[in-house]
Amino acid sequence: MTLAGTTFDLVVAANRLPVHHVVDDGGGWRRSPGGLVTAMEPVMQSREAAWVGWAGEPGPAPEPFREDRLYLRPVSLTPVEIQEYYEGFSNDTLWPIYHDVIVPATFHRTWWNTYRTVNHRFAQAVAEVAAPGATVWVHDYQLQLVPAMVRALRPDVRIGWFDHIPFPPVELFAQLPWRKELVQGLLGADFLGFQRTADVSNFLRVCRRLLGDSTTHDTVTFTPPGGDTSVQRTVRAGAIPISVDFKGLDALARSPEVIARAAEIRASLGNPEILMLGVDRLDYTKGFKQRLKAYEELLQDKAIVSPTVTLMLVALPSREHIDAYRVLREEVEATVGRINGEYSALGSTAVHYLHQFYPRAEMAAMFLAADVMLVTPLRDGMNLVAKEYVACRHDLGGTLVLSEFTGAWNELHEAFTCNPHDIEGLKQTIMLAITTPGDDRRRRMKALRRRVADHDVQRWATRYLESLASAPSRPGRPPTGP
Ligand code: GDG
Repeated sequence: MTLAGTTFDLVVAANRLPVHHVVDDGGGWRRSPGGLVTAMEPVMQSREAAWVGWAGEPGPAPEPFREDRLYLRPVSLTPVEIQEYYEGFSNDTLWPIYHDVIVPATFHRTWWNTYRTVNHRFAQAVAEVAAPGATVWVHDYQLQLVPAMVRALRPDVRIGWFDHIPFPPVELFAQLPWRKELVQGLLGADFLGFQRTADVSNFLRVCRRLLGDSTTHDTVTFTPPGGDTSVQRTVRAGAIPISVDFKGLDALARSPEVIARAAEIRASLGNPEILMLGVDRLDYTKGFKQRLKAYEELLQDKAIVSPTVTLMLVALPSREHIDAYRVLREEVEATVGRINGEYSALGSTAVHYLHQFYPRAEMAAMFLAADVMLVTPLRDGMNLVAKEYVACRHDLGGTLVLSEFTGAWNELHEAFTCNPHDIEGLKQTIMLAITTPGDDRRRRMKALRRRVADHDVQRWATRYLESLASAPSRPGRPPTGP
């Protein structure tokens, strides 16, 4: 059956499709890991839409296909494009600049050229599947040129972009040799969504300082490049923090299988008094080194002893072709080895290190089993893991240690706050999370759960789409501006 010519009123564009091809288990398509797909999956289930993205394999794109109500339109990437657009420009140039330059960014003109070429391919695919007057929702830092490219091809559609990662301060963004082109790419949209108001401010400052555009409150007004100087466009930027499927996770964590599995996990670790847990992609932004240093020093100081206290460290394999990630993996594994050499005994392990992918139900069981959840990024757009942990704790058990450098911290103030750069402070916060009386811990968890339940991922998507529909005005306000 050919699906060519089919068009949709809602088109999502993201670097990856929400599924990837598997060769084992008889082949077929399986959900892709990662924050963006986790968040968008429950949102898209209730909508008839097209999703444009890379299928995860080099070479020609598979034919478009359907998965339930979603029409999936794969985009091809050659091995060189994967290296230059994805691993290079997206993850070795933009990612470090957008995350406080925790590792230095690499600049290559060839990577930029490939980024432009690939963005154009995405824009063409979007233009093909968008119905007249459609809503186009572009995602993340890999596709920042797509909004303006789609506008050039299809001036009839409404275009939104959502930034899943932080938007950097102008002082860091200014390092990018292609800074103007990137901003002009984004300004092709009608509405730009960010995780935090600080990201919105950073973006508006970049528009003023680097392009000389004028900004009023949350809008930018400018003359599009190469356009008639008497015709101006106004684009709105707003903070719409992403969230999780609270109801779905709550139900999953209440299932007898997950509850039984949580008890089994604790038993298999020798029923520690305190089980600490970390779950992250193995990324230098996530603060692995600081977390391990604090844990090691607490063992050294004898503030905690193994196996009474045990740490389970789940590190999802990530971007393994990029040097900084290979180096990080070696460092983390060497540190875990050193801690275990020093503090484990036969039959009891100080750090249980797991470098693999787990099914969702297993993740929920881990969350339910853990007394202390350690979320210690040095910089993170949101951090869904923190919200997932809260959504799974229907028993009001568990405590959340949360870095103030995550987007989630702006909403989850009842967590135990830490600055992961401050190892002494991090140690104190971990001890506080362990020793705080049960009543206070339950009160905090209750407040956290209320917050995530009220601001779940469905509400995020609705708010985003309403903002896009009414831009440049705010939803519910009469139209303003040109
Ligand atoms: C980006 C931004 C922003 C992890 N291991 C497994 C697994 N995961 C899931 C988690 C969570 C997702 O992956 C990771 O999301 P995060 O938000 O924590 O981080 P990023 O991947 O960096 O996501 C981030 C996000 O986009 C959304 O806007 O919050 O700031 O960097 O859902 O649970 N899932 C399964 N098995 C694993 O082993 N099933």
